[in-house]
Amino acid sequence: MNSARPLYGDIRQNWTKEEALALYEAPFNDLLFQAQTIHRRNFDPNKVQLSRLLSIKTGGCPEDCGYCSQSSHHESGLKASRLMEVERVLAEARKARDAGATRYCMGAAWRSPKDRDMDAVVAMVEGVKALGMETCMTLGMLDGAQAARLGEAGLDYFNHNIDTSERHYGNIISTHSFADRLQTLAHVRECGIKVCCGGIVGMGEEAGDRVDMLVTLANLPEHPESVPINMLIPIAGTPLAQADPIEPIDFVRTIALARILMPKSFVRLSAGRSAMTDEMQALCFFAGANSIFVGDTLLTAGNPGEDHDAALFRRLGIEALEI
Ligand code: SAM
Ligand code: DTB
Ligand code: SF4
Repeated sequence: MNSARPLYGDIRQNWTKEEALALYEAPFNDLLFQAQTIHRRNFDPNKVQLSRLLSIKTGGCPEDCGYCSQSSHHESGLKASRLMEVERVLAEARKARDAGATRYCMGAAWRSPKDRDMDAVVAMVEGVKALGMETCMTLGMLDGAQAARLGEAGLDYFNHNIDTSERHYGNIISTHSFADRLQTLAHVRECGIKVCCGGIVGMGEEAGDRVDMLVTLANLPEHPESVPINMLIPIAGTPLAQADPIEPIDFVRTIALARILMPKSFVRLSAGRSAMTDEMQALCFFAGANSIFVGDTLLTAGNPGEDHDAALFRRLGIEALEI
């Protein structure tokens, strides 16, 4: 082993790219051993948190994110819809709670929310909280006043991903910048809302970009409480439809590095599970992933159904984390 040996479980915000890259490139067994050691110092290794997603406003997004089915810049064939009614959102949330989800994540295909939408969004947060679930929203960029309003409503988490490295960002998205993403994250933190922030791998990035993305997250003033690692779901009609898939072992390395750099954060094995074998998912859990999205739909794309996940959990002796 080299000098990249981390202090087990210590929270650090001064990671260098060189240290993180050395971990990412370490012999696979060494990397996984370190990740699992840190994981079990901070979490029950056999418990996985379950989140459920709902698209509360689908498609027609003015942003040009190259991976996204919901961008109006691409011909993905997705039908755009208006903001869902509050009562419908609450009915869906109740079903998710009854199926075991503890966090309800509501996503809107917006560049940022319009002030006229805020009353409905706040009513959704209050209604879902009243069902006894944690709330998460992902609504695009927020200004300080919007973040404050969501904080006052009691929103638990805001999801806003940096998605890739600063270097690669402009190759994927041109309508907003990496700095814009960091600005929204700062507003969210200032308002006492917990941060859910991660990214996507398999977008033609280099290993160094994955490492840079995780170092950026680990060196934020506070680690995001939740770090979703998405594997690109290639969407026909988007610029990334033909991107080369990531090597499964490299995906597991990315999860392990996230766990080592952010020892107390929930690392979510997020989009892309339908294209993974059970064995790959098992390795991800061993590498420190301890959260997933459940249900057969993410926002617009598919996800393994509850029966499949229940069978996988049984085989692995994993149980759902209760809040
Ligand atoms: N408009 C909001 C925003 O951009 O923050 C919220 C919705 S957006 C769909 C949420 C996240 O989903 C993106 O940041 C990205 O990480 C992930 N995502 C979107 N499309 C994806 C795909 N095809 N494969 C994997 N992850 C994807
Ligand atoms: C995140 O990192 N992944 C989720 C959630 N945050 C909002 C979204 C995944 C979307 C996958 C593609 C789709 O369903 O359209
Ligand atoms: Fe819009 Fe979000 Fe999709 Fe980008 S990722 S196009 S901002 S919905």
